Amino acid sequence: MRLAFIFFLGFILIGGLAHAAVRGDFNDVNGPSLDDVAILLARLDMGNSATISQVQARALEIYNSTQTPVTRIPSPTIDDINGNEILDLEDVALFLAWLDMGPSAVGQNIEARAKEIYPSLIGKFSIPPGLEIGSSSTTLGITGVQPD
Ligand SMILES: [Ca+2]
Ligand SMILES: [Ca+2]
Repeated sequence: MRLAFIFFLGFILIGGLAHAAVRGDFNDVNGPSLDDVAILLARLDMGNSATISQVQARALEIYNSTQTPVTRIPSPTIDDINGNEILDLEDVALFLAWLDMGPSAVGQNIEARAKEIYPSLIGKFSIPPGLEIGSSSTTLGITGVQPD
């Protein structure tokens, strides 16, 4: 019985670790995807004080295939992609470019694609979506050099 309890506890802990929150994933489904871009756009459209249900409803209007529920609202301190600590259309363009080019693409190629999507882009691809929140690798710069 005690062994079963320890096994159960271990299962819960490992399950929790395997299910860490991810940058750019706002519905906890399939990692960062077009659903999450729609949720980010909804958040930008609804403003800082929007509730999860308001963001969810707007995301469905933007992209009616968005898988809900929204589990967290995009945050400039967590989900910023160009490193300017605000969320705006530059982050949307970089997010779309990252999805289009694939996670292994280099930052310069992602920026070039983002400029095709949004010619006003001036920001750099700085912190990719898809990293676990709280991971030390979230400080990776565009060159891949990790600051001290
Ligand atoms: Ca997602
Ligand atoms: Ca930004």
